[in-house]
Amino acid sequence: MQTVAKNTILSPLEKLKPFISEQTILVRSPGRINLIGEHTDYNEGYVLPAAIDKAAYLALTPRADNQINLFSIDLEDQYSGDIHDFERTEKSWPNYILGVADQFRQRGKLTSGFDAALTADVPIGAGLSSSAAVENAVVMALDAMLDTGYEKLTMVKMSQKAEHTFPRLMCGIMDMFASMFGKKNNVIRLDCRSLEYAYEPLDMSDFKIVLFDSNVEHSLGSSEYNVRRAQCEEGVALVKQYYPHVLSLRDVTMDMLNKYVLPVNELVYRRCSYVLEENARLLAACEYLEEGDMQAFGKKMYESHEGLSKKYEVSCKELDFLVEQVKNNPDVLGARMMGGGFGGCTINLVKEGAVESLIAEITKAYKAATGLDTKAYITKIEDGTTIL
Ligand code: GAF
Repeated sequence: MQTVAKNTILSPLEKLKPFISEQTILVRSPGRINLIGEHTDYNEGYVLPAAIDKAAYLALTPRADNQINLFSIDLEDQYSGDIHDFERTEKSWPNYILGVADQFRQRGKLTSGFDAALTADVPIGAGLSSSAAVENAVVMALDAMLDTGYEKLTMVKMSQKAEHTFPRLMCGIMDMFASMFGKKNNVIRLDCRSLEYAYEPLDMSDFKIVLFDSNVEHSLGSSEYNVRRAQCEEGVALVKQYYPHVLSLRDVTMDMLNKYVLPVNELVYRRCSYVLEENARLLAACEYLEEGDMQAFGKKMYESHEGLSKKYEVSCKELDFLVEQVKNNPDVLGARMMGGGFGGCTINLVKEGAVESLIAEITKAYKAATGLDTKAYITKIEDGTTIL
């Protein structure tokens, strides 16, 4: 494996330089934020994400033989296999690349090997979807290398399937969609049932999006994620006995939950009612966004956090602390945990001019309360996955 001198701060593209030749396909694929609409995607609800200025970068070079060589520059690790018999690995990181390669293999398109070097400035495990960023980088690079000409939406679905089969997180479609379809200075209002979407320009002249990284990643994250998904499906099954047309929580009303789920399973009821409320919150928040009422929008974010913490129970004490700290601060319009939960970042809408002092204040308070360092990211909204 080629190495890069230690202790030098290099940009992602500088890090990739030793792996680039004339045939190399270079891809930038961003992480994502989500303003509101959490754990709604796999329930065929709505989400409001955007691609960000932190990304995964992949240099993929075709080979004449059937060999696959993967290099993680950041982890200083490598993997080698053959296109015909590679499998899911015990090690985590190669799965995000191999899972996507497997999607091409299943379609009979993986006809030759490749070398792929990966680096990222999107932090891993911070809830910014570094995994979808990597998967989209790979799907776009392999699509170019194998000349498959897949539509962006097909590639998004391949990335999602890859995540289900190799890393084995039964994720929804939001992360891959946002990373692929991102548009500079716009959020994406996505209907996860029809997959219809609209770009909403986000005027950030009066506020900034600040992420506070809790710096924790509780290990139950992915197992509990799959449990939440199963609980939602259980709620749907209970209602379906009486309403056969019901396919997902999208078709379920609060009335149905009260009648057919609450008497049978109170926990499942709580999970499902959170999802229905979160969808309603998102729709209301989108109206506020169109009216430019970011104060009202921010209130919905706080309500979303409350639901995620108390009803859906995917927050943790560190995330609750970060939200609680800003809740009564007039310079913070709204805040909530973001992504799957059990760690990662909170997302905050902070008035322009108050950003620096807020970061200083939260950094100090978080350290005093938890003994941990928080990292703050002032985030910009950027374009989605692109070949450079
Ligand atoms: C993770 C998943 F990957 C998404 O699909 C989504 O469900 C999110 O958690 C919660 O909204 O990021």
